Amino acid sequence: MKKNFLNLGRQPLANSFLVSNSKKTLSKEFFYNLNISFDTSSYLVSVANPVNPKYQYTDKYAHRASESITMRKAFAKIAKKLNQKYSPKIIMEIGSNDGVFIKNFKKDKVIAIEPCKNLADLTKKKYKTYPNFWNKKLANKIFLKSQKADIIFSANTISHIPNLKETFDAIEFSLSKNGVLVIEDPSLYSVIKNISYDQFYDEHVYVFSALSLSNVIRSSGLRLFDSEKLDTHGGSMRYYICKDSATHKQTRKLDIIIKNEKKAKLDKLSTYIHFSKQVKKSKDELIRIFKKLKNKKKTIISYGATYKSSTIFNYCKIGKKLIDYVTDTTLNKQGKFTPGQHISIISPEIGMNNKVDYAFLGAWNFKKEILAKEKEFLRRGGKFITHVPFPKIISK
Ligand code: DWN
Repeated sequence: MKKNFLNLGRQPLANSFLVSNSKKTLSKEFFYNLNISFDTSSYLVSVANPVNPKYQYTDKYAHRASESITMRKAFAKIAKKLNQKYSPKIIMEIGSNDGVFIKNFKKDKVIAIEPCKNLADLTKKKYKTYPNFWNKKLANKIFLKSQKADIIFSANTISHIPNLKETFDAIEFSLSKNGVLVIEDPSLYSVIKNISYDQFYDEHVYVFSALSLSNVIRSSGLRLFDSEKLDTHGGSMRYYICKDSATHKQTRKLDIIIKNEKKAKLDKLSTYIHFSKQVKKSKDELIRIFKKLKNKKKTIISYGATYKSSTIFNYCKIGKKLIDYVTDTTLNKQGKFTPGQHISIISPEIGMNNKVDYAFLGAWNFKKEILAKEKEFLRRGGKFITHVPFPKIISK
């Protein structure tokens, strides 16, 4: 049974960066109510009422996975590992974004699936790219008559697809006999531990645990056999999944992860009710910090126009009165306005100037990379604000 445990209020689509803040544009902005629920049978944590993907993954999709050195390196590393471990003949990626993962493979081995046309256009010249949503129809079109995939890789995508049953059925059909599905998604364990409630937004329909994922894949004839903790995106998990009949043995690492999830009570509703109280406290404290600094006439900006920060700004009602502007390296976000709160987005070259006193870490998941890049800002007395694991100011 599904039980709602967290109400993050009226939210815009996290990808809806606005081209103008004119009355006409703002009047067309779409909002929905973001409730998060826990399924007491499958232990699945999900957005209670998911938005239709065709409004989310359009030809105006803003996020470019290649924007951070951290992610470029992480994808190169996993590509090398998969090549060495499995020597795949065919690799398919579901949600290939700007090609940051597939570019590590020879082009004749790769099949890319990317429903956002503007992103699919970036890879289609070099790699076989399908500008479609992943579903049974597409799986049939690709694999009915041709060699099945030895590796299906999908980072930060499966958690975005509402229909998990069809998704996993189509994957089961597309995998070779001993093929492996490798998925990476934000870790529920980390979200609960870090009170990183900003991992919840329209696109993150699910935040998985190993416990819930093993439950949902079962009816598609799949099983989880290995898992790894990752530092990426503020705490993610990599899951290794195969057909029921495959020869891969369940690892000790996975046993320990499942044991720890049970210890953290990720299978109990009470955990999520407690979490929702911590979220409320985190919100109150973050607003208090912003207001205190603003009363002292400090210049506060936000660093990274992340989808995650859309949840924070709209849930906490942190808008233009508290934040002067947002900086982001992504060219197609610059010159636009943040969803819901309509704060302007500019380049860090212009935005990270001497007048800035405080920068909120919208991209807190890249804290290490950002702090290393912004040594000069810190040296001259600039400070960062973060809400993870609890709102605080970082001065070095
Ligand atoms: O799942 C998703 C994740 C992986 O990416 C999506 N649904 C959408 C997107 O979410 P996000 O915006 O929360 O992801 P990131 O990767 O945390 O976004 C970082 C943003 O910060 C990018 O727009 C790039 C920007 N950035 C920056 O301006 N300066 C990043 C770094 C490291 C920097 O130094």
